[in-house]
Amino acid sequence: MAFQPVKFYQTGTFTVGNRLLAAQERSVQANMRRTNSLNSGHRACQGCGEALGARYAIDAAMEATRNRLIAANATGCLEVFSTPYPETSWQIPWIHSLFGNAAAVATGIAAAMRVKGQNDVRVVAQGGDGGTTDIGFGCLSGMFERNDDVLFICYDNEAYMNTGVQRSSATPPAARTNTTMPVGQELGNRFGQGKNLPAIAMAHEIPYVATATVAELHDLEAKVKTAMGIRGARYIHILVPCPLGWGHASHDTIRIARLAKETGLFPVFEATQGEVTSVSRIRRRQPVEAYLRPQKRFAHLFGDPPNSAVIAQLQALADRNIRRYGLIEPEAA
Ligand SMILES: Cc1ncc(C[n+]2csc(CCOP(=O)(O)OP(=O)(O)O)c2C)c(N)n1
Ligand code: SF4
Repeated sequence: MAFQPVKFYQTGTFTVGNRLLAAQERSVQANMRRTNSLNSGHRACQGCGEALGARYAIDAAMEATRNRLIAANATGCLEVFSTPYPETSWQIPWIHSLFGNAAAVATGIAAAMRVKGQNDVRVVAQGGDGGTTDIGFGCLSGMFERNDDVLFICYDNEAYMNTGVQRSSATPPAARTNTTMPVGQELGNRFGQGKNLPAIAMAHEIPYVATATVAELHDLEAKVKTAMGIRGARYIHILVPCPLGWGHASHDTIRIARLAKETGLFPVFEATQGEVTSVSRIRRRQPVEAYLRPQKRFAHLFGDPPNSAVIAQLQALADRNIRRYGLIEPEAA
């Protein structure tokens, strides 16, 4: 079939990545010749944010490297739904690591490419929040500390989804998981727990750290492109709602991701050598309730009467992020 830059029925919609924009402003996803790195036929749930995030990120990395890319993948939903042996949806050189050592495997691949003189071949490691913030954390911190030439991407769905929704150190306070059930005085995951991996990555003063959500395609792609233009250790943390674990409608994945940003609960920013260099401002500020209510993992907060004290604690966390990262234009605050 002849190449069609714009299909008549696809013009002007967000889903095709703005094909009506000038060619250089269009998203990678708008290009019908994109790699489709994570191809159709995988077994992710309907509306899976992780599947979407991985396709966006790896297609952008493939374009940025002119298809000279190898990915190492920690065990987790992304690996399990994409690669039930002997099948795979990956259209790129891809290696499965253990649950905890994707960063170390990627470091080894980068070293091998250097020894072979193939410096144009770039390496991405990727995994869920469990494989990043918990069991994979030691390998990842070592990768940061040595400034290995790897981009690590965390697809954060805020729990261990692959094994049935257990708490991770990225699970937010008050969320219900199968290991943080609301029972009596216990209202889901505790406050004061958890790890802020983007901040920890920044503390290593690596060349590039960024956060993104699947709701902002252009922003996500731009950050991957920036990361691939830099040598050394880089980290991108992408919020990827999970309809199964979070208990929201599968068609709401993008809306929920956008609300995470618009409430301030998930700050979207970039940092270089430990300093924040840009933030995505909140466009239409929303109360945290707008984000929490559509998710069954927070349903216990909205009984009769609702648990206003816990909702206020969560609002305080969002407000702190807004202050800390300057997420609202000063005149609009
Ligand atoms: C050493 C080890 N312990 C436990 C497991 C079982 N396991 C596989 S994936 C997984 C959870 C993955 O969670 P996460 O990294 O958050 O990714 P998600 O599935 O949520 O995308 C666990 C516990 C394992 N594969 N290896
Ligand atoms: S459980 Fe969640 S992360 Fe895993 S495939 Fe389903 S929607 Fe995606």
